[in-house]
Amino acid sequence: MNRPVMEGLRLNVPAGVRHAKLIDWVAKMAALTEAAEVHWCDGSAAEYDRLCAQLVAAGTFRKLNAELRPNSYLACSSPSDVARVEDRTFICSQNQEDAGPTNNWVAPAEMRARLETGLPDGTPALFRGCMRGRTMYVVPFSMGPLGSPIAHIGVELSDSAYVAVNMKIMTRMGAKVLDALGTDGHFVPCMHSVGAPLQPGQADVAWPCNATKYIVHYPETQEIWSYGSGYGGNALLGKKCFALRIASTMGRAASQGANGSPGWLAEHMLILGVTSPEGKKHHVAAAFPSACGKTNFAMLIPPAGLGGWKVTTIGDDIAWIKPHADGRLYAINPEAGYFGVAPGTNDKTNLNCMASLKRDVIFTNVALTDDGDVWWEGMTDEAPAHLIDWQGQDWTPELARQTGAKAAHPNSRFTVAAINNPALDPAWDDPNGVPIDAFIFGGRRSTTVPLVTEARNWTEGVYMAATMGSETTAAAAGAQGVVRRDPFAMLPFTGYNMSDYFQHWLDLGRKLESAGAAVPKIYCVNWFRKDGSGKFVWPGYGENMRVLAWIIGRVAGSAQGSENAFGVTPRHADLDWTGLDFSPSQYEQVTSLDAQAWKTELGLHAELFQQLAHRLPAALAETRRSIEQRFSR
Ligand code: SAT
Ligand code: MN
Repeated sequence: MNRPVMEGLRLNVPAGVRHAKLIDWVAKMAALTEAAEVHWCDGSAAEYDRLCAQLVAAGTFRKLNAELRPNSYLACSSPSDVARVEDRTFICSQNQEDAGPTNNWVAPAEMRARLETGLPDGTPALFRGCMRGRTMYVVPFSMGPLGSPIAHIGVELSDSAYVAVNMKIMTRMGAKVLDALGTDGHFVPCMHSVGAPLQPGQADVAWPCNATKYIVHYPETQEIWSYGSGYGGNALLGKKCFALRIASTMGRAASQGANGSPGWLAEHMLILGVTSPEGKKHHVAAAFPSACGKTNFAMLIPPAGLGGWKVTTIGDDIAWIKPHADGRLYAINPEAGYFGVAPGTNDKTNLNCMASLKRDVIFTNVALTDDGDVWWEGMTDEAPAHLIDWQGQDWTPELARQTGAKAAHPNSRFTVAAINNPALDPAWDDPNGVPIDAFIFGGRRSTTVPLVTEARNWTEGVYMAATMGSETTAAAAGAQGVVRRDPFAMLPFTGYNMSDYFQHWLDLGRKLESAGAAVPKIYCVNWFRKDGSGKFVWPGYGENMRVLAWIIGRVAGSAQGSENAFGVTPRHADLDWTGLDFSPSQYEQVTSLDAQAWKTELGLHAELFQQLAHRLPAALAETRRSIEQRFSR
């Protein structure tokens, strides 16, 4: 079916696509944006290669040395477009209360005027004509294995070929998704433009984007509109926008019907399989804020002393979790690839990741070596004598010493398919997901929060997760190293009122328990305590296996701990120290509870609860009071 939309434009709908709603939407968006051309992505390797070659010709990509890094590319973005923009991210529900105090909100009608229809004062809509001179890519994708009862489909329309090739790696993308949609299958429309139309004859830049940015979600109509950025979670709309912000609202909405369904969860969590020396397998889902080591934890290699253990990756960033007929919670990784932080990744911190990155990778904002390979801070002990930095400038270790200039941007990333990961779990693609035995919540805290604590019950676990704090990182634009509350590591990703989100977690646990199911145990961890000189005390990375082994021991009923004001924590003797010299006094440094610091901390919990007071579940305020009482005793 080829039908003219306007002069010179054909929709190029592939033969066999008969989804009227999809075709109409594509036609409407092509007309709105005045795209020069429409290309429907089939998801083939040939298409990927063609688009990459086109990106090389446009100067967006540089092909890396094919011997050192086969089939891999480096993209360097505009310095103004390097991270998620939380202050430009909006949840546009009908009522502001439903977005809640932690989200930016604009009334849907007003936002639609800005983006789609134009303002009353005559200001044209941002999307009007925004793809002039560019191709609009139609990117059909499935979050989760196609056909899985936990999966959902989206279609992203984007004027960025960089987005199309990244989506090919990060999702199940292409013709098979269109087949699955059939004539009337449900999809989430994801509209994306870099906001840089080209006039006839105007030369393009290597990284088109716009100083004005909008990352917009309409939860009630399940729509995403993103304008002005080509980077990461701002532009790869299957990831944070769909798989977290929209999906979190879908999971809760499923609990609001009359059928008593507990609904489901869309979480900022890695999923790992952990097999004990006895060969027993468990599954753990763990939430950490962006750039706090989720990818490393998901690919962990146990230290030599704990060699009988094995960790396998199901996912490294997002989990969709649904109650199963057997009463347990099952999780899938909705993604098919990893968009991970490069700096700090090396053979010691994450050997599996380094192995994953040997070929077929898109790097963004790392440095280029003189022999056409990539480098980033922390990749090797010694930096190469000369590099081209992520902004295209000459870089030397000497220059870095003088000016502090980074060769790679602190939020530089790799995009790589999950199948490149040597530690990939055999069930990573299982449409049924894997049963979750424990939830872990971790922040980045130099002080105060101990290495690991087990919550006494579901409600206290939800409290721990809800009040979690973390020091900010380069993953989001803005100040770094500032402690902020980041409930469930979902502060930037919950698509609705945070208090309602807490209530959803409480209700889900209560419903599962009252149906006789054992809910997963909940843990709070902190790998990031520092000593007086600012150095990390806990060795982290593979050594986190010692904590994970204790957690699995608790789940299995074999590991011991001691009760304190917050829950149960292991004593030094309760962890397996085989092969590591970590003294009781060092242990004390990562586990001690400082009364003064906790008084302040509980004050910050109270502040959060005050901010969220409207609709805050009473159970959480009560839990805070009882912890405070236990603590003062
Ligand atoms: O750019 S992303 O949002 O995908 C990365 C992150 O912040 O976790
Ligand atoms: Mn993330």
